[in-house]
Amino acid sequence: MTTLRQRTFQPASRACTGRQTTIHSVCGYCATGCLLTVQGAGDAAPVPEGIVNTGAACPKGWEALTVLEAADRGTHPLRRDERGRWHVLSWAEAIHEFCKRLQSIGQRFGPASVAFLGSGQLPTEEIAFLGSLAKFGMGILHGDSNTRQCMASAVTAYEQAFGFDAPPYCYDDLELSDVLFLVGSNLSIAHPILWSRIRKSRHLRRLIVVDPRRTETAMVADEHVALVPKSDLELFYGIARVLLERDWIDRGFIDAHTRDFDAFARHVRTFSLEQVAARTGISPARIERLAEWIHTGERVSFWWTMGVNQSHQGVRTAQAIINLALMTGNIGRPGTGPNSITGQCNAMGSRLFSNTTSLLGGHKFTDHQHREKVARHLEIPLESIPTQPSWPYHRILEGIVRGEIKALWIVGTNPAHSWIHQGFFRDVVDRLEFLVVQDMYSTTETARLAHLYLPAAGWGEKEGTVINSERRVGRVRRVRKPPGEAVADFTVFRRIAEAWGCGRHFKHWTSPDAVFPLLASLTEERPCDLTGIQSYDQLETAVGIQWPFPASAAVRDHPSTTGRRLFEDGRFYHADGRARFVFDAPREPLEIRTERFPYRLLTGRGSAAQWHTQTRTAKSSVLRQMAPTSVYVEVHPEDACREALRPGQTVIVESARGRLHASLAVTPTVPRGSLFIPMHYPETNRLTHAAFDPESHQPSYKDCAVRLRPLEPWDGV
Ligand SMILES: Nc1nc2c(c(=O)[nH]1)N[C@H]1C(S)=C(S)[C@@H](COP(=O)(O)OP(=O)(O)OC[C@H]3O[C@@H](n4cnc5c(=O)[nH]c(N)nc54)[C@H](O)[C@@H]3O)O[C@H]1N2
Ligand SMILES: Nc1nc2c(c(=O)[nH]1)N[C@H]1C(S)=C(S)[C@@H](COP(=O)(O)OP(=O)(O)OC[C@H]3O[C@@H](n4cnc5c(=O)[nH]c(N)nc54)[C@H](O)[C@@H]3O)O[C@H]1N2
Ligand code: SF4
Ligand SMILES: [Mo]
Repeated sequence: MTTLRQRTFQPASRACTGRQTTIHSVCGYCATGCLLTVQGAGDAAPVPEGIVNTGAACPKGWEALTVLEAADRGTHPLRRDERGRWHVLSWAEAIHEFCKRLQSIGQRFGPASVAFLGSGQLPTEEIAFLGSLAKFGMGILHGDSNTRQCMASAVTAYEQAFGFDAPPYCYDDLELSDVLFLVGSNLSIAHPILWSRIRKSRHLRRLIVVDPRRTETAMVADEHVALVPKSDLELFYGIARVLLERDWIDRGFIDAHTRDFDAFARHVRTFSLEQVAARTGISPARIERLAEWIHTGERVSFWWTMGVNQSHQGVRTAQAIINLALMTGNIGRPGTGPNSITGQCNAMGSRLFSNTTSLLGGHKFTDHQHREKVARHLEIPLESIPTQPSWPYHRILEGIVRGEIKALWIVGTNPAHSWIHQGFFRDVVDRLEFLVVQDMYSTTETARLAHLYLPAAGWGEKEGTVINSERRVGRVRRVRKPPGEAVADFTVFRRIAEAWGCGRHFKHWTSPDAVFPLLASLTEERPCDLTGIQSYDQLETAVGIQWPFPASAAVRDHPSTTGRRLFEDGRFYHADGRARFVFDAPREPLEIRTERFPYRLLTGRGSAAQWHTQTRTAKSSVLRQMAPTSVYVEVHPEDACREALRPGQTVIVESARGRLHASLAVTPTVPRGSLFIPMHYPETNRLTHAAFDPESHQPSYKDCAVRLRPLEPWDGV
């Protein structure tokens, strides 16, 4: 079979630099993947023909270009000296410093002594370049990505259940369901355009939101299931038990397409509804009603996000959702599916191409044939491919504490704000001999800790592709020149490859559009087969292309305007073609509330105008007006009353690890005994507890024990 590299390609992209051209680009924030028109000197605006967003965008999309103009954009490489002063370097000096320091550490302490952290916000070509350069070129063993903070539980859940990390849905399913569950997802804030599609649905009979908070999303649901935080697993086992006992299951589907159902049935029979009700706070009658909605629904879909993934048992909870879909045959048909919604614009690209947990293109490091295939396609020596996956993020940090890892290279993520338990993270950074941070802005919490800072171009200033939540590949475009000496991450990687002395392994990696076909060719015969996309020009339409899109398939000539879903033939990716029921005994939450720390802290997105650590969104004067600029804590009125606290008052929220000052927002939307603080403020993760799902190693950001008290004069401000 010809590899795509052997076919003819279109000339390099027609991106403009300074000219006034209007072109289409997929938004660089959330994984919805809205199509925007972007103009060099103007604004971004949604594209009416865009299949995903049909002419709508959230405020972040409209403001996407504005944030490129901020005064703290990195314009030159910088080196910090022992006294903490910054010095401007030329790129030649910076790359020399990078290679010299990392090579010296590698020689002294071995290949496990240098690690990298990447991002689901970079285009696929850059994500793949970082992982390939680090592992195949520089000989680095361990690297991970911010998608660990976000999608790891869904990845593991799908891999174990389906045999591959494959979200099965297309967005049309949002509008085709008659019964739709949103679990741990505040869609109206986190994915506003997907939310608007649900609101437009003509088929929806019942919207059920499972969230301990009465979020903006929950407020308009037909049923808001305000369960005790972290009790989802028991709730779904309880619902499964009712479905089983009433014989509301799809025996035909179970027998033909799944395995391990009988063991699962025995497992859920051990969960009495009284027991489940006591744990979840949801009455037996309501649990029965939820089961009945699933039974009477013709097209039932379950969508989940961080309320599920970020948990001490996120994988099993996601699988409990998958099990409900499998046992009722709600998969592979329009309007159905156990559907994980992705977070960042290219989290899906990171899942397939980061070369960290899985080998480039959805392969396995441990599989000899997979390593041979990748080596052959990339024209690199087989021995340069490690035989084991990387350590997950928290193991990398623990490796730094143990002194095994001495240097860290961070690209496109801001862990000195976003990583769980900041006290620990700062301790980690203090132990590093060398920290390199590559970011658009030189003032991020993480960049300020760096020994070497490399200025990167951002979205709007570079080319590449991203893969959205429904597996749709689209282009991001360069319409502006990056400020000063900043260059695309892709260019930084090229420069490093040359200076490191491994440039020959990357001779085909000349530009993103030259690399894309190489990456597509690698996916041949994998579930994420992209070999039908031969050039960027095919992605030029307002439609993009969903995977799988194999060169061989008839679908190749039809980048369809209706979405495609997986498993319509009931065949899953395990060797026997069957999906698995995976289940476990529930585990206790990892930090128990005590008399000293009586409240449970929930964290998450605060508004549609704030993005993560706000390095970008805080630079827009429009977005800044749409959300509080400083940290606030939401408290139930009864708790505020008991603590004798007034709205607007400054309070101290404290955990066993740290404390913050916050303005008090009194609201019945949080459950009694719980507090909510948005993740967008750098103080938030001072409080969080470093607990992880044992299967996915994803941090459990939404559960720790805290206390609350007024700020007293002697506390200082
Ligand atoms: N405006 C904006 N949009 C974003 C982002 C952003 O920063 N800002 N980030 C993007 C990214 S990367 C991601 S991952 C997504 C995240 O999107 P979401 O997951 O929708 O956002 P979160 O607010 O983190 O969490 C969702 C809900 O989980 C609930 N929750 C907490 N604990 C539990 C529990 O035990 N069970 C259940 N069922 N629910 C629980 C919280 O109350 C919260 O309302 O958003 C994406 N979109
Ligand atoms: N308490 C709590 N903490 C959380 C969460 C939570 O719910 N609660 N959610 C977690 C989740 S789901 C996520 S995804 C993480 C996100 O955590 P982060 O990844 O740390 O958050 P961002 O602010 O998106 O950081 C991206 C960084 O990359 C930079 N950047 C943007 N584009 C580019 C580029 O093209 N090139 C380069 N080199 N840099 C670029 C930005 O300036 C920014 O500094 O946070 C996690 N942290
Ligand atoms: S919904 Fe997401 S993809 Fe669409 S404009 Fe907003 S941030 Fe961008
Ligand atoms: Mo995320």
